[in-house]
Amino acid sequence: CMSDSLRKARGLLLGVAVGDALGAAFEGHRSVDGDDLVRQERATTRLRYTDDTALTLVLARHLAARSNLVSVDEDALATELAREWHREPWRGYGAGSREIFERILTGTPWRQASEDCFGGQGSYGNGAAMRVAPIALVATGPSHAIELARRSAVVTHAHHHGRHGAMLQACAAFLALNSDPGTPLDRQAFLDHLARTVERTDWRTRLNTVRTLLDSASPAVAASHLGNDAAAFTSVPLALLAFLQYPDQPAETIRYALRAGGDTDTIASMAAALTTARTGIQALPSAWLERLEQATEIGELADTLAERMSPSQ
Ligand code: R7I
Ligand code: MG
Ligand code: MG
Ligand code: MG
Repeated sequence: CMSDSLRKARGLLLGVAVGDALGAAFEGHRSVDGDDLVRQERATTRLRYTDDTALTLVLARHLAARSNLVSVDEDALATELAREWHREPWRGYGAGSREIFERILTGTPWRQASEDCFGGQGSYGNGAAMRVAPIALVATGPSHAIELARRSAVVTHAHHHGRHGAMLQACAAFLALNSDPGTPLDRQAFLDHLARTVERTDWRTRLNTVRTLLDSASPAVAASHLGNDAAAFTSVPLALLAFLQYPDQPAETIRYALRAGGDTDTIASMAAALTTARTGIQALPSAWLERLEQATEIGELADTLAERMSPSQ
């Protein structure tokens, strides 16, 4: 019988993939209605994941390979991410990331490629946040998760928003993973904890907006208040809200995220990772898991990382 930590690790990593794969069909849609959702949920076609999951798996393998020293090696990670893009470039990568990966593979140091992006301001996209969840499995505490997230982010996202989105998502994933699914989630305390760890005032203001949207806001209202595009500053808080609306029901978290429209694969992926890290894999509808490509391999990678979880977890 599977241990709690194994169920949670599998939940986290397969949550990333299922949210991403279910959302992929709607990426860029202004909104997603109930009929669209039902059609997608009841389909029997294979669920294909996108760049979000592909790069999450790269980071997960990167962390799993460093068996005693829990660390991020920026030089190695940059090359590993770029090679994954090159191996399967059709998975829907952002324009900035494509350019950075191309330059890294042709010899430009990652720091330069990352800083040069978007006219020298660096990417504020959600690409560093979307891949960061596995860090929660190896971090020893929230500040460690944030530090590892920062280091994993800078290789592609030099803009402070791109970086801070990854740091917030990693901290949220750590707290969700280490929350007890046997007691109701204290959502105010969860947001308080995030607010204490976030350095920037503008990000704390985002968390306050999330607070005001709890319970009452429909996905459309949430999207209009927070934004739902591929910027970290909009999509990371929206994903956090989708988790907090349904912290014990992954399917409802995913539906909420999808109905908000916009960057649906990424928002559903980030949101689902939080919920299933808390609940464990058994709470995710098995019909979705059965449709997911490479579900077995992803589960095995999660098991490997679960063995790395610190004894306190
Ligand atoms: O961050 P990134 O890897 O994108 C991830 C998104 C997710 O939705 C995935 O599912 C995939 O579809 O792509 O890639 P970037 O290209 O760095 O950032 C994403 C988008 O954010 C860009 O294509 C731009 O539209 C926008 N963006 C910026 N626009 C202007 N100036 C990011 N940074 C900037 C900027 O500095
Ligand atoms: Mg994608
Ligand atoms: Mg990028
Ligand atoms: Mg996306």
